[in-house]
Amino acid sequence: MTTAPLSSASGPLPFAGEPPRPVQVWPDRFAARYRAAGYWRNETFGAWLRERATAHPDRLAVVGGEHRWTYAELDRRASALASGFLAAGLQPGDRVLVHLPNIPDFIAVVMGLFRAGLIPVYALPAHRITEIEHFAQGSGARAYVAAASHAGFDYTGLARELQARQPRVAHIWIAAAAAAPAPTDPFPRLETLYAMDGSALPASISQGADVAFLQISGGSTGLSKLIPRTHDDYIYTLRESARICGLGPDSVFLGVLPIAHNFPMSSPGFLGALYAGGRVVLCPSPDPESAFALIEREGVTVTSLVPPLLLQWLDRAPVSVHDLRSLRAIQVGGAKLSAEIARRVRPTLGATLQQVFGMAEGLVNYTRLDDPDELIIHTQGRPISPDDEILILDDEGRPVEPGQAGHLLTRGPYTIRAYHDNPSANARAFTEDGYYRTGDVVRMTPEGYLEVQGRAGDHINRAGDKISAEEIEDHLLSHPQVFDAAVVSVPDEFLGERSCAFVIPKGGRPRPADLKRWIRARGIADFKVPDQIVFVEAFASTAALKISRKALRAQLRAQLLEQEAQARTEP
Ligand code: OOB
Repeated sequence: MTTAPLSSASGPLPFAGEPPRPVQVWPDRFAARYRAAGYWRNETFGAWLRERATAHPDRLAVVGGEHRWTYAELDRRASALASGFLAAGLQPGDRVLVHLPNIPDFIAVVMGLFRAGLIPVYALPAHRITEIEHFAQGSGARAYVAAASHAGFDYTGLARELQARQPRVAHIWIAAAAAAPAPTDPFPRLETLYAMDGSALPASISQGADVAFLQISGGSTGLSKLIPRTHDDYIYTLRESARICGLGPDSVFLGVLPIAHNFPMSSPGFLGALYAGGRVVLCPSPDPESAFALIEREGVTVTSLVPPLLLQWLDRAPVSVHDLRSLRAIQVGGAKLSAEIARRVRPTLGATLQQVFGMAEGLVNYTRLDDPDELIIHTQGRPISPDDEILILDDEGRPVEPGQAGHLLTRGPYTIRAYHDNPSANARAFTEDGYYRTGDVVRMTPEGYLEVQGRAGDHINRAGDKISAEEIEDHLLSHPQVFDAAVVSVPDEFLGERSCAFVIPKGGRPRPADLKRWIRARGIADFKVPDQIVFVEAFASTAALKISRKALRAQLRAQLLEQEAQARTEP
């Protein structure tokens, strides 16, 4: 069986020197099975948007800021952008970095890219130049679309730096929204493209098996990897997620989490809501009051949250002036939700909790809306598809006894078989027979539901934002006063986990605040800056015994927890 893609679904391999085109290949036998089962239907994003816009042109599709776009308007804007992108010289199959907050332009841009056969690469608003450059390089992107500024950050400056570092990114468009253009800003406005006439473009030039976009991995080891998802596999998840979550034309989905993330994008997210003919309302700020005001005004029926945000909602809802009674379901995922908090959802918010345990690489599990409370409160759900194959293995790779915890591996009709252009990561992350090693430790209940126990790997899940220990250690090691560093996760009441960096200084001890500033200045997302820094003389026994980083991190984490427990018991 081959896990390495050999040929592109949309044509021959690129010529030498060009970055490779993203492909995703399932072995023929599996692809045939997924087609025969009706999961893959050769639907494409461009085509279904056009179908919806033809079937119900005047129905509202996207609401955000001052904009209220119908399906016809969204379809027209997508075509206009598509023709603008192509007129600028981009070619179908080219990659385009999308770095936008929760504004309607986000949706028009990705739909426009799909229509043009261009491949979006999704970055989170929190990402900074180091991550963006990494994505640009890894994907071979030729264009970058960003907002002028958002949440106090100037993306125009980032765009300038990106172009200086990666001249291949030849096209940049800035969505100005309300921001005034900076006097020295040389970039064309995205808005000017809306005036293009895209009516001659076909609804779609892509095939179901083509890669539709590149999603970003949580980055469990080292830097984030690029995840090629096809129209076929992703649209299958939209269709089934919308069904499982009961979405239809009357559904109103509120996008609160950054919609570039896989969860609010497709589980069922904004794409699932549009697929089902419903309405998407975008909330540019995670502040509960902004969300509550929109819920009341727009009659929001469903939204997706990470556990710490849910906690804020649970706190604020009882004292809010806003009427939240339209909410039918609240989905929570991205990180483990405790049963105590899960229990409070229905009494406080009047909506059914749906736990969602998913990953950008594929597999998504849901508790079902009509499940007994016991399952909704205590488990993270069961897979979308009858063809999601689940293995739970011990450290030696043998299946655990039923009900025991072990490493979760999976393969199925929407779980990737390979990352983009990354043989070493692929060798680690996928078994020879195509299972993806999720890095999660889970147990399965007798009903076939999964309970997430934790992570086997060294990453920190900080309120749903994933941080690779290795990536942050590398940044710390670049500081002249850092001899060695190990980054670990520490349980945190509010965030679920926070990050703690153990640092062995050299040539004098830097101040923790200076180290944090240093890391921030490396141009990385703020959530990756260590929450806590602990200086130590040495890492016990590492030098002598050469224990692995993994063992070292485990040892340091245990020490810290012990010290904290002691501090709590001391009078
Ligand atoms: C979602 O996707 P990613 O790619 O940011 O992160 C995936 C990882 C999982 O492997 C797991 O470690 C963790 O996030 N995770 C959860 C969880 N949901 C995700 N851990 C415990 N409980 C949960 N409910 O985070 C994602 C993608 C699609 C839907 C939902 C979440």
